[in-house]
Formats: sequence, C-alpha cells, structure tokens
Amino acid sequence: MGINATMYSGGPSASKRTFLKGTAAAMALGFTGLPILLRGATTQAQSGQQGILSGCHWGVFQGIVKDGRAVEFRPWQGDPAPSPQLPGVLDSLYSESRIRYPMVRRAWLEKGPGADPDGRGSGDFVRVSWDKAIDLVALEIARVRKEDGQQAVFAGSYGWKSPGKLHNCQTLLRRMLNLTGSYTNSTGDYSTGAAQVILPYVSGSLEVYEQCTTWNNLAKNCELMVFWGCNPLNNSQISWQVADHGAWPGVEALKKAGTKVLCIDPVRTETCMALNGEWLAPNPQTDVAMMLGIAHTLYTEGLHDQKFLDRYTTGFDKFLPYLMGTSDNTPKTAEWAAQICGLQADTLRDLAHRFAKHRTMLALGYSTQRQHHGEQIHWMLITLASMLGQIGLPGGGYGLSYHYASGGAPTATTPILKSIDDASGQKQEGAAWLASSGAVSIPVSRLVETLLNPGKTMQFNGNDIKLPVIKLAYWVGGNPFSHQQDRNEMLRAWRNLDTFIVHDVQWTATARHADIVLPATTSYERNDIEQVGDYALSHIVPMKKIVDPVFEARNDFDIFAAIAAKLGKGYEFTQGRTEMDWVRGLYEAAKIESRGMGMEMPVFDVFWNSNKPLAFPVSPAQVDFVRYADYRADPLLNALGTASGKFELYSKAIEKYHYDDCPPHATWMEPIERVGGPTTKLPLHIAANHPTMRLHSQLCGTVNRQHYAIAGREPCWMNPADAKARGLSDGDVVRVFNQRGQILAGLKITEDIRPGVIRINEGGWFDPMNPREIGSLDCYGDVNNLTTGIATSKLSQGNCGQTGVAEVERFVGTLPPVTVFSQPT
Ligand SMILES: Nc1nc2c(c(=O)[nH]1)N[C@H]1C(S)=C(S)[C@@H](COP(=O)(O)OP(=O)(O)OC[C@H]3O[C@@H](n4cnc5c(=O)[nH]c(N)nc54)[C@H](O)[C@@H]3O)O[C@H]1N2
Ligand SMILES: Nc1nc2c(c(=O)[nH]1)N[C@H]1C(S)=C(S)[C@@H](COP(=O)(O)OP(=O)(O)OC[C@H]3O[C@@H](n4cnc5c(=O)[nH]c(N)nc54)[C@H](O)[C@@H]3O)O[C@H]1N2
Ligand SMILES: [Mo]
Repeated sequence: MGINATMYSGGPSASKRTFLKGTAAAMALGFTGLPILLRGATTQAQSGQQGILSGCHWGVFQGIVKDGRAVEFRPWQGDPAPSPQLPGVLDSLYSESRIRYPMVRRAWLEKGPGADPDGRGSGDFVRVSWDKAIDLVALEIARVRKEDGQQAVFAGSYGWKSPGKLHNCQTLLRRMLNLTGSYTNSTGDYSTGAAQVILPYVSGSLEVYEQCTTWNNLAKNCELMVFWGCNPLNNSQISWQVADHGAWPGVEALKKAGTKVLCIDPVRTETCMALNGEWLAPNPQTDVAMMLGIAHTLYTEGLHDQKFLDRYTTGFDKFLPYLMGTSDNTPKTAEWAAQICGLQADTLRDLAHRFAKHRTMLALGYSTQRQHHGEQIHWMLITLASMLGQIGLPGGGYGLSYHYASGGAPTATTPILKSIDDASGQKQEGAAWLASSGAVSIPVSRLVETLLNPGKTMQFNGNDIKLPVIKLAYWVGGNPFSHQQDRNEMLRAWRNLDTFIVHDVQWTATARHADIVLPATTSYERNDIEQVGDYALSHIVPMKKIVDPVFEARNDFDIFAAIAAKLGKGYEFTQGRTEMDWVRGLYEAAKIESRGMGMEMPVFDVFWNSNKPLAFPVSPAQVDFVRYADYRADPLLNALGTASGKFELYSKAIEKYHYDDCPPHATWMEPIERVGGPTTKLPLHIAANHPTMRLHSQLCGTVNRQHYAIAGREPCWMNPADAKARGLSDGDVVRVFNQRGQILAGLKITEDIRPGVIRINEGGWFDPMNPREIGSLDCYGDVNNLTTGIATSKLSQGNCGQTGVAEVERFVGTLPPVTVFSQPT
C-alpha cells in the first residue's frame, strides 16, 4: 500500500511545516470510487439557525450572524475539544483595538522617511485615503530599492498569520516583491530555531514537525509516558492550519489505559493534572545535565542497549569519554547532575532504572531548545533514547511533537491543498535585480542584530552570511514587537530604519511602532480554504466569509494587488482571477490529486455549498503508526537522512565547523544566565511560556483578557515561598525587572510553579509608559522586555525566549494606566 513511516523521514526542507507535502506523495490507496463523507450537519439542526462554516487556528466553527454582525462563533460539532479561546476570536473582529483606517505616522508623512525615529510608538498618526496609502507604499519601495539596493527591503516578515491557502499574507507580500524586484528574506522560525537546524545532523530530518507514534499506539503499549517540558492540553489548542484537537482524545486514551505519567517541568501543567501525573520540577535550563546524569547511571549499571547503539547509531564511542569524564575530568554522574538540576541524585538514578525497565516514551516540547545552547537538548534526548534502545518499538522511544498541533493524532489519506505561490518562478530573465534575488536570507531571529551590525559576517550552520543594510521593513501577519526578545535592544535597532510598514487587524505594539499602518481583514471577512490538523489532515474545510469587512479593512491580497499594479505588475499578481476563482482552483487541483489516490472528491460547488468539512479516511496502518518502526525493521533500506544513515551521536560535519558554542556531541553548556548559575546574580528564572487564553499576542486585545488579567495587567505566577520572602500578596501589581528592562504584572501566587521560577507568558502587548524613552516601564507586561536577544549558538542562530532571570518587587507609586488596548490618539 505504500503507507509507511519512511514518507515522514524526508531530508531537511527550507520552508516551514512542509512535512505536509511529503505526506501525500508517498500515499497510494486502491481505487474505491466511494464518495467521501460530509460531516457536521447536526450543528445547524441543533441550533435551529444557519451558521456559516469557517475555520481558524483554533478550530472549525460556524459563524452566526444577526443583522450583518457576527454574534457567535460556535464550535463545529465534530470538534472533540473546542478551544475556550473562540469568544476572543469573534471579538477580534470588533474589539476596541481593531485597526480601522489606513494611517501614517505624522513625522514620516510630513518630513519623510527616517524622520524622528524616536517618535515611533507615540501614537501620532494621520488618517489617509487608501489611494494615498498605496501610493506612499509603492513609491517608498521603489525609492529604497533605487537608493539602497534590493536587499535594503526586508520581507522576512515572520509570524502566525491566519490560515488559508489563498489569503496567506506573507506569501502575498513576497509575491508582490518578487514580481517587482527582490528583498531580504528570513529562514527558520521562532518555534524550533535550534532544533530544526541540529536535527538534520542527528536524525536526518527536521523532525519537530513530523508525526509521532500515535496516541492510540501509546495507550496500548506505553508503560511510562514522560512529558518533558511538553504540555499538549495547552499547546494543541491551536494548529498552523485549522486545529483538529486530536490531542484530547489521545490524552483521554492514555488516561483510560492507566498509563503511568511523569511530567518534568517547572510548572504543574494542565496535562500533568489531567493525567494525575507525577511532577518533577528541576531547575530550568538544566535538562541536558539531568539527562546526562541519567545516561551515566544507565551506562555504569549496564542498563544501556549496546546492540541498539551498534546497529542504529554512530558516534557513541566518541560521546562516551565525555559522559565518563575521561575527556574533561568531569564524570557526568547522578551526583554531578543533581548539583546542577536541583533534584536528588537518587531521583535521577531511579529515573534511569524506570526508563530502562519500562516501555518508555520520552515526549519533549520546544521550550527547552528556546534557550541558550538550545541545540543540545534534542541531541541529548536522542542520545538518551538511543541508549534505552526503544526507538521504533510500539509505545517507546521519543517524540518531538506530542504537544504541538495534536501530533500523535493519526494522519488521514488526503491530497494536499496547494497554496498561492510567491511568484519566485516568474522572475524575468536578465532583470538587473535577478543576481541578488533571494540571495540574502538571515536567520529569522537575527533582524535586530542585522540592523545594529550591517556588513558584519555572521556564522550560520556552517556558512558565512554577510548581514545586509536594511532600510525598509515590511511586516504582515506577525508581531515582532511581541515575538522578538530584548525589546529595548530592538527599539535601538529599529531607529536605523527609514520606514516600517505593517498590515494587521489589531493595533498591536508592532502596528503602533509602524510608519505606515494598513488595516487588513480577518479571515472572517473573506473566503478561503484550508486543511484540518497539521498532522491529522482529517478534513478540507471551506473558510467562508462570515461578515463584510468592518470599517475600511481590505484583504491583504487586494492591498498587494494594488501595490503591484502601481509598480506595473498588477495582472501578473492577480492573473486576472477573483478570490473565488483562486479558491476553486486550489480545490480542483486537490480533487485531481485525490483521484490518483483512489478517491473521488465532490465537485467544488457541492463542497462549498454543503457548508460542511470534507472528511478523509484514515488507514489502519496510520491509526497504529510507530515512528521509526521501518528504520528499526530495516536500517539499510530505510536509512535515515544523516550522513551515515544512522542516528549520529557525534557529528563529523559539526566537528568541522569548530564552533565554540556547539560541540560535535551533546554537551552540557552553561547558559549566559540561569538561576543558580556560576555568574548569575538575579534569583528568579522567567518561564515565558505559551499562553492559555491567547495565541501568542493574538486575542490579547479581546474579551479573553478578562479571564486572566490581574489588576488589568499580564499575570506573573510565583510560588508562595518566593512571595513570602518578598512580602507580596496575591493580586499585587509588581514590577519585574533586570538589566534589560522592566514591566508591570499582576501577581498570582500558586503552588503549581517551582520556587525560584516565575511564569509570565509571551504575547502580552508592549505598552511603554514613555514610548520615546528606551527602557521605559512597560505598563501591561510584555515578557520580552526581560529576555535575552542573544542567539542559541553559531550553528542555528535561534532565539532564546526561555533564557532570562529577573527580580520582582511590589510596585509603589501612582499606577500608570494601560493604554495599549485602545485606539492610538
Ligand atoms: N520569550 C518568548 N518569546 C517568544 C516565544 C516564547 O516562548 N518565549 N515564542 C516564540 C514563538 S514559538 C513564536 S511562533 C512567536 C510568535 O510570534 P508571532 O507569530 O509574531 O505572534 P502573533 O501574536 O501570532 O502575531 C501574528 C500577528 O498577525 C496578525 N494577523 C493574523 N491574521 C492576519 C492576516 O490575515 N493579515 C495580516 N496582515 N495580519 C494578520 C495578528 O493580528 C497578529 O498581530 O513568538 C516567539 N516569541
Ligand atoms: N494556547 C496556545 N497554544 C500554543 C501557542 C500559543 O501561543 N497558545 N503557540 C504555539 C506555538 S507557535 C508553538 S511553537 C508551541 C510551543 O510549544 P512549547 O515551546 O513546547 O510551549 P511552552 O508553553 O513555551 O513550553 C512548554 C512547557 O515547557 C516548560 N518549560 C519551560 N522551561 C523549561 C525548562 O527549562 N525545562 C523543562 N523541563 N521544562 C520547561 C513550560 O513550563 C511549559 O509547561 O505552542 C503552540 N501552541
Ligand atoms: Mo511557535
């Protein structure tokens, strides 16, 4: 049947979440000719009211409209666990922070590009007409390209834009720029910046966005499930496409099976509580040391699987001298590790015994690689799992996406919807800018470094990159004034820009710091199409327009089409096709692909008018999928994508780079700062986790804030012992500070966090008291005022959003108001 695990183990790929493409290619079912089920009919029948079907990062839903206004986003009945964030999704259409009109910063408009850069963020905007706005943008792109070169335009615009195969604003931005010239791009992402660069050397693929052994298989075979900084019941609320929420039935199956669960995390997570898990809370940022202590015990007690190491891995012999301390005089004993990670040595020995004795699944999240030297954790996890020898066995081994977009929910047999393209294939031969086109791409979290050091040479994954001079940054579908670390360093860097152009739906801090702000539509004001589940791929769903655009919002597609037209490429951009022409075309292409897979999809109009998601079948093999089972069965035929075809516990390629911050085997390296670290002065580690009632910064400007804000600010969790030591009470407004910045937050005292750790979720909107002053107090609570902007290492240049320490005190004085959720003045 051609369905096997090898289809997931393709080589590393340049674009984000492209594992989806490989899925379809390898599939071939016998022709059944059966029509595919259309599900979801009961929702309308029950409600008695016709809802309009759509989908978003949070799931499939029906939009209920009264008198032209959306009044409810009702979860689709086929959703096993609708996200409680949906009311905020609805409110994002109408909330007070919605961007209404095209706006230009007064100083920029009156005095030209680069005028008064300190004034960015102070809210002095002038409303302009759409025609004027399009003119200004087109002329400025042309000016910067002419005066400073194509590379001076940065369009590496990163972020969690809305799903939909047509209205992909980032692709549309690059489409407009490719048709009219070139630009500087970005590579990688903030999610797995370190892991996705190191893993191709270690296991031969990106892996972080690939399927895990299914929950179903775990429920039958796993005896010990270890969630290591991994929290599916929070993080799988959302998907990059439309969420399927398959993690909920997955977790439920584990619970029914009575599988023993262990959670290694500074926070007692939702997943830990739901599964009644055993909670171990090591010092943050010390997991590599902890794993080494466990590995040392395994080896010295002869509990490691030498046969597995010999047959399926290379380089263990080169790792061993480090583990035993013969190469550096430091044996990585349980005692050694205990001193660093803060757990008892006996606990680590006990873990080694339990891991070896039971069928154990090590499920790792992403947070531990979003730390200084974050490359090491995934490498060490694979080293540990290799020593345990359970990789490729039912219910055992390791998994890297159990927490993300419901990894572990079985993959359906489905065609893959294509997306509108960025027109990089349509460039004209011989154009002057062709030589430099796409030549420059910087690691995604390094824009600040680039703005501060133009011309500098940066090392990256074995290559040198000359950092370009950037004069214009164009951002769509992302919020850099939320996602980038070290806000004050960023403010300094941004002053080197002539022009910052932003499209968004909400007045985020990024929009507030722009020179030109264009109001985009939400997904709920336009038509599109998308797949359900990043791994499950269970349905294709129409994303129907629910209401007309509010105020003067326009589709990114139409905005870029107008700019392209001004620059002489209007037809090339639209190809003369309307929105529904595009959506229909994308569906038709999938319909043809599905025939090759032995399936027949309904004609487009039937699909669209049915108002139901189109379901695809799941094969029995996928229900019981075991990652690496094929590799284990035949390591030659199903060789991994690494140089040796095996798991590489030592990398000769990385050895050749001679990076001082990324040695050629998994290594414990001190981060620049951590609680209890040799040079660290401040006492509290900041867990900048992913929020429960938001998607990053999305929905912070909505009713959802009422569920979590404390005294109107972003919450800061703290253990009672730490609160007592500082004389703090629940509900206090506190000032959280370090050498990089200061924010206000609302204190939540809880036993569910380890002493010595505070939790302030990423995504709180940056609200500086005095926007002109770098280092000003942030009145709402954007944690990235406190985190470090350094890179994980020269190998991957990833971000370190989970590295940072701080101190907390009660705020005294007159409380400044929070102003970031209203219209700029
Ligand atoms: N300290 C710390 N920092 C972190 C992290 C962390 O764990 N700790 N996590 C990192 C990670 S993993 C990530 S992925 C990033 C997330 O960073 P981002 O993805 O930049 O964050 P979002 O808030 O999702 O921003 C998306 C923006 O796109 C806008 N948008 C949505 N749809 C559309 C559309 O159709 N058109 C236009 N024009 N705009 C649209 C939204 O309104 C929103 O402002 O943050 C990173 N930063
Ligand atoms: N609700 C919601 N879900 C989301 C997102 C969102 O914004 N909101 N964002 C999505 C995106 S883009 C991504 S990339 C993923 C992110 O997925 P992750 O990066 O895995 O998510 P986090 O919530 O940052 O961290 C997961 C867990 O790691 C723990 N942790 C933090 N530091 C350490 C440490 O040093 N050691 C150990 N052992 N544990 C630690 C945290 O306490 C938390 O429980 O989530 C996705 N899902
Ligand atoms: Mo992410």
